[in-house]
Amino acid sequence: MRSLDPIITERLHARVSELGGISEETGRLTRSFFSDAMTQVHFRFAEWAEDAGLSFTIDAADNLRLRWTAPAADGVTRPLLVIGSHLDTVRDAGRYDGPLGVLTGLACIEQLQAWGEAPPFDIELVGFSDEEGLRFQTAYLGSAYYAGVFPETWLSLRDAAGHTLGEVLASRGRSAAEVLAAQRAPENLCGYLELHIEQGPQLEADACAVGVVSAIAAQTRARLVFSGKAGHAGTTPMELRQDALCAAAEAVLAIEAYARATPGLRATVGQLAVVPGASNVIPAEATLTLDIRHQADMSLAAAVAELESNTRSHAAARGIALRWEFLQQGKAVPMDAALTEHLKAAAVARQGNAPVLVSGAGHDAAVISRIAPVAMIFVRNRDGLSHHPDEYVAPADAELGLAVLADAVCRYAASTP
Ligand code: HGY
Ligand code: MN
Ligand code: MN
Repeated sequence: MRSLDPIITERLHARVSELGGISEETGRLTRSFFSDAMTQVHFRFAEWAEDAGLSFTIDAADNLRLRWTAPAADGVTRPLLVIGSHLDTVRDAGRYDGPLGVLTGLACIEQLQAWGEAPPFDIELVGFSDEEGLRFQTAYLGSAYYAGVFPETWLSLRDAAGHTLGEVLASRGRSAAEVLAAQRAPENLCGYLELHIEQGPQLEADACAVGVVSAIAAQTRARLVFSGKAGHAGTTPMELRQDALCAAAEAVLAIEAYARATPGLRATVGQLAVVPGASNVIPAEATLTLDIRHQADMSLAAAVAELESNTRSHAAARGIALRWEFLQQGKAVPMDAALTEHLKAAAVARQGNAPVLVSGAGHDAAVISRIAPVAMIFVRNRDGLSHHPDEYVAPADAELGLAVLADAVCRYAASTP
């Protein structure tokens, strides 16, 4: 087996650290959609792209796109293999979730060049601009645009500052309508590969650095708005209250209890906002976010139906109105078997085995699967801890991920007519 160029691997580790320090917040890593921090990251990739002889563009949805057209193919329309992941982060994030996949993709292209490979397809490296949904509460803004499936309804989503997504997209001089009209999936797409940290404990339990993904779990994101009645904290008797926060709190614990009792279900209330939010005023309104997932579509649908019915009846018993707003509903996404076989073979050759895992986390591959065959590599990360500043990948594991990705691209190239 061919060894990796240590210059390339050292550069990979250094770049992961560097991007981990480019944040819109002081003292912690937060990099959201269309942020100045994201633009700073793009400037770094522009330099790295030039060094690697890659074209560099930023599309209207702020996706980073570097393309490698091997020398032999000038003027010929060739199939396009895409390697990607996301460059945005959650709040107070770790530095691997997303950027490791993009930077390993860049290192993979550099390594293929160093090996003298000339694949029979172009390779486009994509750094998606928004997978986490931190700014507009809707995930996959970047990959949805890249795939040409960005719905017009998203233009009216508002961020915490009140800016609409349409205004942000139009901030570079073209109207949001023009930006949407320009979206289209790349031509001749033959496949999409994504390397990502596992964000779970399985690879560590298996004592393996690398695994392959079989499917991405189904996911629903919703917002629950509980509406009661404000009142004086000192003069309103308990039995006369319509306390929106108590209704929300009851729902939070009911959601947790239901998920604990339902095998394979994961449900999380990540945000809770209270209005008017004064210590001596009975809460008039409470809004919580619900992230709920299961690897089986039917099980997820049943869980959502049960929780909607349960929370509505308990809120009604308190005289509280409850509105469920569905922000995102994604079905489970199986990986492409043929592409995955190349990843598996490469992992077995390098590691001796290839654990197969279901991804509880969502990934841009779920969206890209609508326009191309997709496959994913998972890399072990310590304690499976993610969406946390202590997220960590051992350099040797990152390098094995790179080797498996590069070998898999070569295997795929060899199998391409
Ligand atoms: O939430 C997720 O599954 C992913 O990290 N966006
Ligand atoms: Mn994430
Ligand atoms: Mn991610």
